[in-house]
Amino acid sequence: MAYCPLEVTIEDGRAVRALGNKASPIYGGFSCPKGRAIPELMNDPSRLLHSRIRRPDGSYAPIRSDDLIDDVADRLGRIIAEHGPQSVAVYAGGGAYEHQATGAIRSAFMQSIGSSLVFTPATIDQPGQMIARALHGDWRGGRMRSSTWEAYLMVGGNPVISKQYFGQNPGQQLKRVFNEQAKLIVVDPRRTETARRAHVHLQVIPGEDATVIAGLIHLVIAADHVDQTFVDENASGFAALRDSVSRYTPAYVAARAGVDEAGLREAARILGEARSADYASGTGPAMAPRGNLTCYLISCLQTIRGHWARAGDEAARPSVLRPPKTFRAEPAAPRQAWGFGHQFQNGMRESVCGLPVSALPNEILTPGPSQIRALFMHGGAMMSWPEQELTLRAFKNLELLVVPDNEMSATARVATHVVAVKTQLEVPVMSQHPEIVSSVHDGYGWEDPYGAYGPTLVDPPEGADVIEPWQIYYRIAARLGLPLSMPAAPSGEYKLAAGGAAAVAMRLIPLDAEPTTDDIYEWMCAGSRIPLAEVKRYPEGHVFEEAREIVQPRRPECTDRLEIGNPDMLDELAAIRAEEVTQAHGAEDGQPLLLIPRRMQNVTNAHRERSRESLHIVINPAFMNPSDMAAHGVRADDLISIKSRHGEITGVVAEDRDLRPGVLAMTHSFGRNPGEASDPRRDGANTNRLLSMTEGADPYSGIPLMGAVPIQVTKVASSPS
Ligand SMILES: Nc1nc2c(c(=O)[nH]1)N[C@H]1C(S)=C(S)[C@@H](COP(=O)(O)OP(=O)(O)OC[C@H]3O[C@@H](n4cnc5c(=O)[nH]c(N)nc54)[C@H](O)[C@@H]3O)O[C@H]1N2
Ligand SMILES: Nc1nc2c(c(=O)[nH]1)N[C@H]1C(S)=C(S)[C@@H](COP(=O)(O)OP(=O)(O)OC[C@H]3O[C@@H](n4cnc5c(=O)[nH]c(N)nc54)[C@H](O)[C@@H]3O)O[C@H]1N2
Ligand SMILES: [Mo]
Repeated sequence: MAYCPLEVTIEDGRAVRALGNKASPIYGGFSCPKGRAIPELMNDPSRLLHSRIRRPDGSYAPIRSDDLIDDVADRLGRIIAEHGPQSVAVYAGGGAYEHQATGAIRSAFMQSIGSSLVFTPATIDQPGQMIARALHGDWRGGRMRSSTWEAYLMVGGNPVISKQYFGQNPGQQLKRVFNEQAKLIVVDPRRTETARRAHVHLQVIPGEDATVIAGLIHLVIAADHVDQTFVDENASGFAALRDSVSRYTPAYVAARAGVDEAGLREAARILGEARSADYASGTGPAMAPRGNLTCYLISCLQTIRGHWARAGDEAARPSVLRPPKTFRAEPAAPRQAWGFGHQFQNGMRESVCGLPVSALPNEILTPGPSQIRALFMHGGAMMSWPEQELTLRAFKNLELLVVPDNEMSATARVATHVVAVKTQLEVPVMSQHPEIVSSVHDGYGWEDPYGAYGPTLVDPPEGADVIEPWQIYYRIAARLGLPLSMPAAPSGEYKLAAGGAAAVAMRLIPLDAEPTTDDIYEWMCAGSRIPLAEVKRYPEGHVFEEAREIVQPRRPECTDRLEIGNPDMLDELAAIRAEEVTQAHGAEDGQPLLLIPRRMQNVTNAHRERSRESLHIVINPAFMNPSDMAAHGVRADDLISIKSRHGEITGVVAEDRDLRPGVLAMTHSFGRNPGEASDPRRDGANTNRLLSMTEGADPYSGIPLMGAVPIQVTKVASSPS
């Protein structure tokens, strides 16, 4: 997702080395170990070079991709004929990111069969951001540019490792912005690689972010640092917000959230005095309780400070491979955030984050006319979805589970059909996808008008029968005679769900002559600010000066206002304040520690099994503060049982002095499937076994409780050494 430009050395048609491309703009030659490992991964002997089909005895047989598609088309045709199109669903997860044409053809396919069931990871990621934006409204002028910042607030994200928000050479970017120009404030239970650069680090108790942000708002108002002119012109609800935060005094916040009161005051002063700033949050608070509220309050803080781009400013994130976008210094009114669209059997509905993944297993398992029977899975759900046992049960109940993959991953090992797919460098790549993602998450895309295209560099290994994921849908459609079409001029609006066919001009995709991936890219970029052909002229990527945009003044007819007094959110804030502080941290009796998520440099989500050796990834340790290790009588490398209300795993202890005491941090998507032999020292452990898909799930977005999870730790065995 960082799209680091690579320089690849090719010998005898094989990629042998990949390094950051020094000739590319912006990135300064940066690449991370994951990018540099691509050649090794694509040439790895365990790579899947032929598709597989599950036999009745559960083993897998190789099959020609054409035969596999025949079989899938045949079964899918029967399922749709018997049970209707809504028995077919798609999970458009992280597996598809290297194949940008997939989204366009998959949408066309789902529309053609008439199914609205397209799920994405948005509801197990940072849904609070999208909910908050809908409740608060958008600023059509966009964010302030980094060259102007005097302050930056990062709540629960670690860009040095994740590249989210600072995607182009994060170390350099942070140095440039925060060494002299701007002050960084980090809210995180861990003193992360990013927090080390912070002017103020608030080492919050997990799940207490809303308390901290309410405290910052309180202090900003008390110090008279509200941009009253901006608020009067552009926002409503200020009085309600002011009253709601009035009891979030520094002393209360410090005691409740476990942060240093002087640090809290300093953070409020920095934000209050900054003339320009930006505000961001990551997966930490999103996965903890009250993620919507945290994100909403962050937007409110930004708005009372008036830290949005103004008329005459240069706009951040202008379009390059997307249709031109006009930036205006005016609000876009709030919109309905949740409770519309498809209704699931457990009562959950669609939200601005799309369809809730947490409703999906139940839809597969519950018999009835609306039961889901076929699933196309572009991701590592067996590793990445909460409540692994439930996911396994659901997947075993499917008549058709199609998994594109380039290894027999944990998820492939439960599929009915595994489609061996091409990988990076075997397909063309363009920079449109991060631009699209940037319309729902500010951590992606480019602040400057950067565009890039890279052609196919190498062919798949000899004898391989690998296809691209979009070809699965295209070829099924061709076999079943399903017409495929996509918008003739893609709009600037990005939708997470497939539903609601809009009345736009459509381009019919020919079914008699298979297009190339480049053809599809061309169609996807129709009407883009810079034509794809122009972007292709710059093999190193390019900043298109002509695509820079200036924020236009507010239109006189605009009456929209940003909402900073949303009653649902402020009710939630009042409910927190009404709680007893002693029982506030969720740490239940006998479960004194809180489990939080974190990411590691050399591994992305479930992309793991082949990457283990080249990237030296062994396992996901259970990181603990030395004081907690001592209290539990454990040492580094000991085995511990980690138990929540929902499950138990065995982890390997690692010491982390940077972690707040009382917190255990562990990366997701390790371990193996239930029922498979597994060794915590070899495979790591799956934290998703400790989570429930539904209990404690957020009622609006449906995100399960994935952070600040109460756990109990006991020693199982000593370190072997
Ligand atoms: N407990 C816990 N769970 C989490 C998270 C957490 O922090 N804690 N994070 C959540 C977040 S933010 C996200 S976005 C999701 C991500 O979870 P998913 O959406 O499931 O995405 P990935 O794990 O990135 O998917 C990678 C897998 O996709 C498969 N795959 C399918 N098609 C292809 C292909 O064409 N190429 C390749 N290379 N692989 C393919 C491979 O098996 C690969 O391992 O996980 C979520 N799960
Ligand atoms: N190397 C690598 N990069 C990745 C990924 C990866 O797996 N590996 N995944 C990609 C994906 S899918 C995503 S969504 C992004 C995510 O990008 P980030 O959100 O930046 O991900 P993390 O690095 O896990 O940072 C989350 C931080 O939240 C903190 N935290 C945990 N609980 C809490 C809490 O309750 N409150 C607060 N304030 N902080 C908390 C953790 O200590 C951690 O430092 O990264 C992307 N980039
Ligand atoms: Mo994610």
